[in-house]
Amino acid sequence: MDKGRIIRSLSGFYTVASQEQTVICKARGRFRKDDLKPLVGDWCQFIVDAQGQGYIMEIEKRKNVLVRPPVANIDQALIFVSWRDPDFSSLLLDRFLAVIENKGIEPVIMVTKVDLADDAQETEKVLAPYRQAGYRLYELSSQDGRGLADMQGLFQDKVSVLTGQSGVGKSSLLNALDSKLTLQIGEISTALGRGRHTTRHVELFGLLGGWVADTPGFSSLILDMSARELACSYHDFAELSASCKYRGCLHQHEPSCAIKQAVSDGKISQERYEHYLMFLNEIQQRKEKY
Ligand SMILES: Nc1nc2c(ncn2[C@@H]2O[C@H](COP(=O)(O)OP(=O)(O)OP(=O)(O)O)[C@@H](O)[C@H]2O)c(=O)[nH]1
Ligand SMILES: [Mg+2]
Ligand SMILES: [Zn+2]
Repeated sequence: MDKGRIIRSLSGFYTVASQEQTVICKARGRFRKDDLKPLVGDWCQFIVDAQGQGYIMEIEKRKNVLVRPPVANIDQALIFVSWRDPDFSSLLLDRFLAVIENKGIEPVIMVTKVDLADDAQETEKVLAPYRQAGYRLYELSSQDGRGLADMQGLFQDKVSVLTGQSGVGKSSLLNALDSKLTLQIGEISTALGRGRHTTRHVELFGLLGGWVADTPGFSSLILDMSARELACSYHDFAELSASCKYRGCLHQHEPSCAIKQAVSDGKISQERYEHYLMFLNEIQQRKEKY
């Protein structure tokens, strides 16, 4: 028995990578009775017969699962937002953060095209609230190479899913990080080189010692969560909400709210809080409709 990670799934065949080998496997184990289908990203136990055919015997418990793209055990979601072209939008970034943190996946903020900023102060002022909130954040440029050296440890031993609008420079950055990659640049939404209509299929490719899903995730930014879940999705809000007077506080009209206090103390940015209220409103409106 060997332990490995499923990195590719195609018509009932799974490519499993272990420390020593990469083997194409069929599914055979007990898990099939439980209607459990192996997913890309799964850790599994497998055997290889004398003919070199591999068999997945067991699937280890998943820490999380994403439906689109279908990937298990995601360690981090890299949110790509460009500084210009398209312009940086904190509203869009805050929405990404709510959706991703609600799924229990750790976000990493990748601010691309910082070469298009007038100076460092321009970006610093806008990005400070995110650093203050404790997010990992990188300022990057595939044009002049800024920030690329900081990427060395980022992917190591992790499964990463990328997300971000079309044109923000995802493919450009990956190409700049690994000269072996030749992803198409400047083409409309070919998911890292593959057409839109063959989604459902996903593969992990190796990058700087880790694995990256070849299909962007979180393309739908619908706030598919309850008001309560939104109130706890941002990790900094979740931590502080223990100090709100009311259990289940939505940080809206409730008195003695630790989040509102933090906003007036300047510990949470006013803008971030306003975006939160907009999202909350959106969820509450939607609920009334049904
Ligand atoms: N100035 C500047 N332009 C960049 C940078 N990175 C990418 N671009 C340009 O931005 C455009 C889009 O880049 P892509 O890498 O194709 O963007 P993408 O996020 O992969 O887009 P999709 O595949 O459509 O999702 C191209 O014209 C790039 O040349 C950068 O760091 N600085
Ligand atoms: Mg691309
Ligand atoms: Zn509160």
